[in-house]
Amino acid sequence: MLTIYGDSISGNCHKVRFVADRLGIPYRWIEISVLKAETRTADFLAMNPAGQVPTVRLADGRFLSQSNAIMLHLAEGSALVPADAYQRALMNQWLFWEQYSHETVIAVRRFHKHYLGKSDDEMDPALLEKGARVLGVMDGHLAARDYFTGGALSLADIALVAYTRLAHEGGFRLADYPHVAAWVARVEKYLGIAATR
Ligand SMILES: N[C@@H](CCC(=O)N[C@@H](CS)C(=O)NCC(=O)O)C(=O)O
Repeated sequence: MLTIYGDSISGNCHKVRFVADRLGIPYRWIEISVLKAETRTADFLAMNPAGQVPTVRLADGRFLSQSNAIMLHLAEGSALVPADAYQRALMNQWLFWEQYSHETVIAVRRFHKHYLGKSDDEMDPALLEKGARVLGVMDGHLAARDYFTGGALSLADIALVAYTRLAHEGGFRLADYPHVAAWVARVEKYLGIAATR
């Protein structure tokens, strides 16, 4: 059986759980606390030398990390990955964008504000501005479509919804991005997960 080493507060870890739940893949969840530095123990580093969750142990004992790589592996051949090569490439385009431009802003500000308790003055002021730009890009894209690629829910939606749905914890107002807010509600309903706002 699949084992997911994850922290319940981490959107990157939520992604893996959302995909496994959606596809009916059975798994065991082992809670690893980032705040308690449980990603830095010798046992954990032996599984993932980068010291990050999510990390999974596949049924055959092999390990895999990086949330989007794990999702791609679990969802291979499923309806969450477009069959059309161009639509699949577009999905990957959003997955890379999520890791480079979205997660590094939306998730980082949430962690600093909500979990480290930093005041606005103690955080990089550029994060708010960059977050507004990121949410604006998403809002513009979603103005004309229900899902990010291919006319159906894909891994791009799951990757992007993980931290977008928690963006208010980082001080972002989703109400300012109505197409994003409607899409979050749509994806949460599709995934059968409770709204957090
Ligand atoms: N790009 C990685 C990011 C993983 C990541 O940053 N994980 C955080 C929790 S969300 C973590 O384990 N932090 C502990 C650390 O880096 O020491 C992914 O998508 O899986």
